[in-house]
Amino acid sequence: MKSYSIFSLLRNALSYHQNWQAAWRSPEPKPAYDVIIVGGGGHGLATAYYLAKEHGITNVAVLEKGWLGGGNTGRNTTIVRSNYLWDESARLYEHSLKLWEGLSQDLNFNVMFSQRGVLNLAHNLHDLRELQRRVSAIRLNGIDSEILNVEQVKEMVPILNCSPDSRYPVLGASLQRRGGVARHDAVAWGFARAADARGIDIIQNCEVTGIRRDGDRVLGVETTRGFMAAPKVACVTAGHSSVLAAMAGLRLPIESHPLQALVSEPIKPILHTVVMSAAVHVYVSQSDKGELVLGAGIDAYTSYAQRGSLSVIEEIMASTVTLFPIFSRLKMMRSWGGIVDVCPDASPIIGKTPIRGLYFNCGWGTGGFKATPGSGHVFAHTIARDEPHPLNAPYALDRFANGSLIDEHGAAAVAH
Ligand code: FAD
Ligand code: PYC
Repeated sequence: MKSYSIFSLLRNALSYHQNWQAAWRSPEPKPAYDVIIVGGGGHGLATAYYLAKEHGITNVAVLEKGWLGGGNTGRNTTIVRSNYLWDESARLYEHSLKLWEGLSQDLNFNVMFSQRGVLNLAHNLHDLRELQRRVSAIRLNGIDSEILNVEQVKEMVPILNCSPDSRYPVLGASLQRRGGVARHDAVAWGFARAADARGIDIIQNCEVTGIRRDGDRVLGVETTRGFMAAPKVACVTAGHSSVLAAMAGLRLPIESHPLQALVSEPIKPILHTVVMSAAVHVYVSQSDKGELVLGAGIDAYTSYAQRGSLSVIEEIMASTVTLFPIFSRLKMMRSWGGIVDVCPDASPIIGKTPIRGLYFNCGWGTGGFKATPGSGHVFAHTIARDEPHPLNAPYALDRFANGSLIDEHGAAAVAH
C-alpha cells in the first residue's frame, strides 16, 4: 500500500486534494464484454475481482447506477460472523469469514476487519436454550462459538444492564470470538481498486434499464449509456433484484423492505465487542471514531425508498437505553435506511436462472455484508464455469420449487 507522509497529506490538503491519484479508472464502456456484472456493491465488485483473480476472466464490466457502495454495502452496520444454524449456511459464511481473515493482505487495502467478538444475548429461558442449540450445531461444523453465563457477559460488557429487574434481564449469551466488524466502504473501495488493477472496467452512473434476450439466451443489457453485449450477465442488485429480474421476464421470491441504522456522536472507547439482541431487535457496536453504530429490525412494509419510519427508530432507542442506561444522554447524529431483499427462508439466491447466461446473486436480506468476499468468490466460480460452486449449490432458485429451504430466520438480531 502506498504510504503518505504528513508532508504529502499537507500538500494534498493545501492543493484541495486535486493531485490524489484515482484508485480506479473511469473507462468509457466498450460495446461488448465477456461478463457484465450489474451492481457495484461489495458483492458485485468482489465477484469481478475473483473472476479476474481466480478464473483469469478480465473482459468484464461492473455497471453501477449510482456510486460504488452507495447501496446496502455503504449503509450496513458492518457486523461479520459465521455463527449460522444450518450446515449449508455455516459452510458458506465460514468460507467468507476465512476470506475476511486475509482480505486486507489479499487486496493490499486495509478493510479494517476487527475480530472483537459478537455477543448474542439471551433474555429468557427459551432464548438461552435456543442459543445453546445453535452453539452446539455451530461447533459441530467446526466453527468457534461458546455460551457465556451472565457473570461472563457482565465482565465482557460492564456497561450492559444485567439487573434481574430489567425489562430485558440478561441470562447469558452466545459468543463468536472470531466475529467482529469491518469498515464497509473500504471493502467496496478495496475490491474496486484490486479489480480495476486486473483490468475490470468499473462504470458508475450507468443504470441498467433492460435485459436483452433471444429466446432463452441472454444477449446483453440496455443502459443509460447504450446497449452493451455480453453472453453472461450477472445481477447483484440487492434491494432491486426483483426489478432486474422483471426486465428479463423472471419473477423472484423476494420482498424489498427498508432497514434502518443510526450513529451517535463519538465518545471514548467504551464498548469493545458487538452486542446483538434478537428479542429486543437491537445490535450495537462502537466504531473506531467512537460513534455508536446501532441498527433495528426491518420496517414491515415493502418499499424502494432508502429510508424507514420514525417509530422503528424510537423502538431501537428505547431498547438500547434499557440495555445500556449509560447511553441515555447520548445524541444521535445521523440515521439512514437501505433496501434489503428478503427471501421466504431468509437465505440468499446464488446461481443460474432458466435463461442461459443470466445469473442472480441476491436475497441476502439483512445479513449479506458478512458474506461479501465469500459470495463474490463462489459466484465468480458459478459464472466462470456455468455451474455452481459446491458451497452455493444449495442456494439455487429452484429450492423454492422443490422445497429444500434453508430457514435462517433466527440467524440475526434483525426481524425479517
Ligand atoms: P448493494 O451494496 O446494495 O449493491 C447493489 C448495487 O446495485 C447498488 O449499489 C445499486 O445502486 C445497484 N443497482 C441497483 N439497480 C441497478 C441498476 N438497474 N443498474 C445498475 N446498478 C443497479 N449485513 C451484515 O452481514 N451485517 C450487518 O451488520 C448488516 N447490517 C445492515 C444494516 C442495514 C441498515 C442494512 C440496510 C443492511 C445491513 N446488512 C448487514 C445487509 C448488507 O448490507 C447487504 O446484504 C449487503 O451489503 C448487500 O451487498 P450487495 O453488494 O449485494 O448490495
Ligand atoms: O446479519 O449480523 C447480521 C446483522 C447485524 C445487523 C444486521 N444484520
